[in-house]
Amino acid sequence: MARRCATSRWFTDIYPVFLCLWLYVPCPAETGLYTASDQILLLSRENVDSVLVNSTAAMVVEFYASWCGHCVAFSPFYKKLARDTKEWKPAVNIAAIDCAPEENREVCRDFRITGYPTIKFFHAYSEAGSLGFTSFLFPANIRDVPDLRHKTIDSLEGNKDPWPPACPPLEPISQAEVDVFFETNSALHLALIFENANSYIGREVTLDLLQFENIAVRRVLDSETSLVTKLGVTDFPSCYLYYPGGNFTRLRVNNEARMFYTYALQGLRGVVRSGKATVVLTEIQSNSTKEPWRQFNNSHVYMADLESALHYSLRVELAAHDIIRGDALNALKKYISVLAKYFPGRPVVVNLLKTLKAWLQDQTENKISYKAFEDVLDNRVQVPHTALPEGVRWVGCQGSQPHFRRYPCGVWTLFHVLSVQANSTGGSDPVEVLSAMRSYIHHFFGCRACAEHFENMAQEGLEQVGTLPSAVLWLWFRHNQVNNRISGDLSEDPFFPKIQWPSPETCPACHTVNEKREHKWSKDEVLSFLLSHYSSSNILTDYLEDENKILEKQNEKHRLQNLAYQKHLERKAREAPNAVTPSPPTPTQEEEEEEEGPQDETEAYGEEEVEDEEEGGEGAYRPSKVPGMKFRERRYDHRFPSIIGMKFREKADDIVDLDSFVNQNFKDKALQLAALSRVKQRTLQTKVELDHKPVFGLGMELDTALGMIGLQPVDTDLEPSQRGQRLQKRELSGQYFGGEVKLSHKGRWMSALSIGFSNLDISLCIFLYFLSSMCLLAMYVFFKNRLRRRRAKPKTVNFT
Ligand SMILES: Cc1cc2nc3c(=O)[nH]c(=O)nc-3n(C[C@H](O)[C@H](O)[C@H](O)COP(=O)(O)OP(=O)(O)OC[C@H]3O[C@@H](n4cnc5c(N)ncnc54)[C@H](O)[C@@H]3O)c2cc1C
Ligand SMILES: *[C@@H]1O[C@H](CO)[C@@H](O)[C@H](O)[C@H]1NC(C)=O
Ligand SMILES: *[C@@H]1O[C@H](CO)[C@@H](O)[C@H](O)[C@H]1NC(C)=O
Ligand SMILES: *[C@@H]1O[C@H](CO)[C@@H](O)[C@H](O)[C@H]1NC(C)=O
Ligand SMILES: *[C@@H]1O[C@H](CO)[C@@H](O)[C@H](O)[C@H]1NC(C)=O
Ligand SMILES: CC(=O)N[C@H]1CO[C@H](CO)[C@@H](O)[C@@H]1O
Repeated sequence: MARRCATSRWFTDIYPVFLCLWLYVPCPAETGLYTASDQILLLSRENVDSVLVNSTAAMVVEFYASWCGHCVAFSPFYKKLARDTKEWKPAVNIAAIDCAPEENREVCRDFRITGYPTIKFFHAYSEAGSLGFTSFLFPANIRDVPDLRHKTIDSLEGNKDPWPPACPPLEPISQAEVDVFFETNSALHLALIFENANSYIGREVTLDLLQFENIAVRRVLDSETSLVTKLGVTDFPSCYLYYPGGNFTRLRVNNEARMFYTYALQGLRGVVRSGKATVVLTEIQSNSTKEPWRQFNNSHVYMADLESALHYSLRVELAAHDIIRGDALNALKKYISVLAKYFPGRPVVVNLLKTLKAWLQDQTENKISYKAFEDVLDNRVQVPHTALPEGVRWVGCQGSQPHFRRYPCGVWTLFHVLSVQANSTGGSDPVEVLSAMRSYIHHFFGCRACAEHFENMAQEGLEQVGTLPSAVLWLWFRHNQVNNRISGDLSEDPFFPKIQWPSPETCPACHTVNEKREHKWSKDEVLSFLLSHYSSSNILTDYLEDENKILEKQNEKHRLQNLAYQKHLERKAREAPNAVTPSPPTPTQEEEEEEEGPQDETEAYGEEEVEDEEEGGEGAYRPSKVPGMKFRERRYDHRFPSIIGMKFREKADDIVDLDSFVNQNFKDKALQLAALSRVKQRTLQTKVELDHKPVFGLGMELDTALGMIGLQPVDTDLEPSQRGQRLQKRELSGQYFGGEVKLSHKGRWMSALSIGFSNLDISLCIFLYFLSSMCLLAMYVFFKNRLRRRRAKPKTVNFT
């Protein structure tokens, strides 16, 4: 299940994603020199037979021991070989087995392995008991991936029988075959690679394209003179496209080398990965009825994608975590602070990110609730000109189907932009952005398998990043590794095939060849390309929602929320007529709230006045105020459903939260300045506090019962008056437990009595008690009278 999620449609729906989160079990075989992220088939005693015997692909298998130094030194080359020949897998696959673990020893002995590393070649449809061919190389001396690749081709050709069915013919084509080619083939294109006999390019490109439809690639030797003269070929190697009518064109590439041919041929019109339908832009446009297709230019980055990624990350992905604590909280803090520092966004969005950052920095507890975070995110305190637009509008990250691209594409784009911003604004820590990304992905990224792969990559080489430009390059390089690994997967949008990016068309200077005609990235050129592609000046603001509209929408949202809140208050007032009725706010009171919002304990009960909208709009940007302000509605939001549902778990969270809230806010200096105005309100409160002490005891019991007591902040550092307010918090938990008892103006005795009973219950009880006493009294009187009469009766008998 988890694996499936990882590769295919994991981003279609957020719920399966989070299901993955729990179901994902790391692969147990990831203990040797290779991991599941390396595109190497990991063999073990359990799977070795099922993989090797009767396989339709030939197999290259490395037998190694994880303790052997040679093997360790060789492993990076073997990994590179696996990446380099990724497209060849249906014909020849790369596998490895660690002979060090006890359980694998027997397997390695059975294959007569005497030294490590040993590489064996198994042809397709190998029988059980086949020992493979050992002669093909001595890997310990080989530090050259092309050499490994060539040896692989040699082995494949040396074991023609049986030929892997997925493997196209590798031998040179003759003039006669070319003449009849289109009579027997339905391919749209025939690519002919002219080369000399000892060149491997033709065969490599043939294998590189074996998973693609509508194209056939064949090598032609320079000795095939009739074809050479017919096409007028003078360069070896060179590539020509040959068409049914007999006409042909030369394939234009910057370098006559394998990768350049491969890039160009895979990008030809009509060439698609097998099993993937050709996608035409007009079809996408006409199909997308729900969301109109947004035209875009892929040499640009779109702010709409970045904002959409932020929305999804902060409002959807994080929302799966009710409580964020410990390392996850640190990861969130790092992420937000990197965003606040480097996000090259509109002022509204940057303001919001800064507000979030300031708020998070104020959180001294080791945990926050998502609800609290969300209130800051939604700018409930209404810091002016601050908002994150809601919803997604993908532009450069649109997919041809709703389950393609989008959020993960946005995440990559976002982090590339941030790493480039860090370089151009002269950040001090070269890995600041990367480690923020790593920990965000690790803790929050919905695709858990992706997160694991990314962590595997980060473990290799992140510590070598020493400069800001090298951080930019590191991310580019790892992104390409991911592209390589998942190209051809179900999650690949056929309209946006995964390539090693940027393509030679996009950045010709980025690609060169070395002296062996091997493709080589020109790192300097790649860097300057990245710095310009992801620079803020290359970000287009097309399709963005207007700032005023965003702010309007936000205001409207607040208005509706406040309205709902007010309704809630009214209903509560109706339901609980005994409760303290909130007095209408006077201007002075509102001012006090502004000053000491977080201290205002009555709010905790959801009895507080709604904050006036206009008032909030005027407030200056004061991050330190944010925590308290937003908290007031949050308490209502969170508490209300938990009372209805009587879910103890949620309540426990809430209790802890409120405690941390109080603890943290009492330390707020700004609030201490408001001590004076507090006194006024305290006159009413003090009595209430005293009255509630018995309930505090109940709160403690509840805490213990739920195992939460250890999580309670120690309140020794609180002043007595503050402690009183703490008690109110505890009492709140008591109220939860009691099922919404309104204790506010009952005496201490009465409140202790009333635990678990409603007012009606109590009155009824007293009434019944009274009734039964009356009953007893009546009976007593009745029997007494009767007795008296009996005693009198004999007398009457005597009389009669
Ligand atoms: C950290 C991370 C790990 C992931 N791991 C997996 C996984 O294990 N399995 C899986 O199926 N999916 C994984 N994904 C999702 C996958 O990488 C793609 O994001 C997704 O398939 C959408 O692909 P896309 O075509 O939109 O291009 P993306 O790969 O998302 O790239 C977005 C854009 O960035 C540009 N770009 C492409 N390559 C580079 C590069 N090397 N450097 C700079 N810019 C580049 C291109 O313009 C491209 O359109 C992961 C995503 C992330 C963020
Ligand atoms: C091998 O596979 C072929 C077809 O894939 C099948 O006919 C044959 O029985 C298999 N042989 C063994 C030994 O499993
Ligand atoms: C091949 O030649 C025919 C006519 O001879 C022409 O119609 C066709 O467009 C040509 N195809 C290509 C790909 O040049
Ligand atoms: C468009 O719709 C048609 C018919 O519903 C479907 O066959 C085709 O695959 C769709 N194309 C895309 C790109 O979604
Ligand atoms: C895309 O943008 C680049 C760079 O600004 C520009 O040169 C190119 O013409 C644009 N392409 C289209 C199709 O608009
Ligand atoms: C501020 C800073 O370090 N900028 C660097 C970004 O990368 C380029 C290319 O390497 C450097 O020249 C800049 O100095």
